[in-house]
Amino acid sequence: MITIALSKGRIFEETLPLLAAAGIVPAEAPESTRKLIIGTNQPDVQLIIVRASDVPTYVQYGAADLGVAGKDVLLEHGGQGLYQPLDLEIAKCALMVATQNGFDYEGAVKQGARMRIATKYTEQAKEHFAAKGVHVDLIKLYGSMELAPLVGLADAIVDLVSTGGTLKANNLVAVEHIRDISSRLVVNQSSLKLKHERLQPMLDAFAATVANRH
Ligand code: PRT
Ligand code: MG
Repeated sequence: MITIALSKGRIFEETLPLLAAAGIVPAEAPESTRKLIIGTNQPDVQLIIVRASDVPTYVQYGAADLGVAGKDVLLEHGGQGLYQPLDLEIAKCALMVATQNGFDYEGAVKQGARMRIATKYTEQAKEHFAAKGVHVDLIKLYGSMELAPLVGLADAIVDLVSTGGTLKANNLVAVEHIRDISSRLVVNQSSLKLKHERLQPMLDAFAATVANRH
């Protein structure tokens, strides 16, 4: 059996064409079932539906052979025990620093003011500000980061931005680009050896599909 870990929503939707290229069609959509294990047209391939941030953990421990996870998630996780053979170039966005419109971020950086930064991405935020030599207090949040500057919890946030609509709707502006993000294929290291014959053609089909988009 080959088990593939995916999260609901954009990653599932954007992975569907890649699965199709490898001849894999899910029996159900995660949005229309409460099942967490979803069969496919291939009797030896199943999907498991997990939180986006849990995908690397399932693959690391071999509970899934493959998975799809955002680079943001992989950088927070650390990537231990995972091969990351392929950038799937899906679920694209950028990790940004954002503040309330009107907050003088550059001024605060220049003056060496100790800013409070709210984020779910504490590892990447820590690394970013350390590299700039800026001292910050990090406040760990699990969602709705955009709220933090509006209610005085933080001076700035580190969050993912795609259309910019969420920032705009909350009177926030992006003040610094940290990195572009896309989703990667992750593969359990021993699965790649033990199930090589079944896995390699799948990986090749995914790679060909990504290459064909260019
Ligand atoms: O939602 P949940 O807490 O279960 O987990 P999750 O948010 O990690 O999962 P999901 O499915 O929302 O995101 C999965 C992956 O998609 C992330 O790990 C990213 O790699 C990628 N991705 C791409 C995004 C976005 N675009 C994105 N826009 N993840 C989150 N967002 C959020 C962002 O955090 C912000 O709140 O959408 C909002 C901003 O969107 P715009 O379009 O208004 O700019
Ligand atoms: Mg989400």
